[in-house]
Amino acid sequence: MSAWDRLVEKSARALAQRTSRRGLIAGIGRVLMGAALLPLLPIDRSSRAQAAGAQNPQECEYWKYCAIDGFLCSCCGGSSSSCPPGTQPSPITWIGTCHNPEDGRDYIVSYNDCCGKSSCGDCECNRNEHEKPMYRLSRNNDVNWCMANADANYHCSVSVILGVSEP
Ligand code: ABN
Repeated sequence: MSAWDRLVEKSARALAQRTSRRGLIAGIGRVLMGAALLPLLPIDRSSRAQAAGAQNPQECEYWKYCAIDGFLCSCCGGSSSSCPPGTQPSPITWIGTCHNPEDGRDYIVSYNDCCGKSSCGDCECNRNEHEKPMYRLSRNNDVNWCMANADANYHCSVSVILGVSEP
């Protein structure tokens, strides 16, 4: 028997003298019990839900909507950046800067109102990141930008990326 074997045998015997079989089974039971109870612990899923919303253009949490105030055209027959059929985009808009968590960059976003039909009424979204008071009109979102259109009826709002914001 090699010196290594003798050392291992001695350690194993010493360990066996110090511990009981019952103690070993109790220890294994404690580990298994802990593993079984782990899924019952409360988990904060709100950040994951929020992250999913940040990628869905029909959710107010969608990253491009950070400074929007209106009904989302993506819920009204259009898309996040195009007006629904039968409506016209407002030529004047308000501007925001939104952070895209996907690529970590900031984008300059134009929020155009879509005009020519009565209010869509679906997916109201009022987020006001970096919004400025009325004296900075182009940075304020609480304005009916359809006012310059032939038909000034407000229907919904789109968000169009104008460019990336360089640091
Ligand atoms: N720019 C969206 C909007 C339209 C009408 C009234 C308030 C805000």
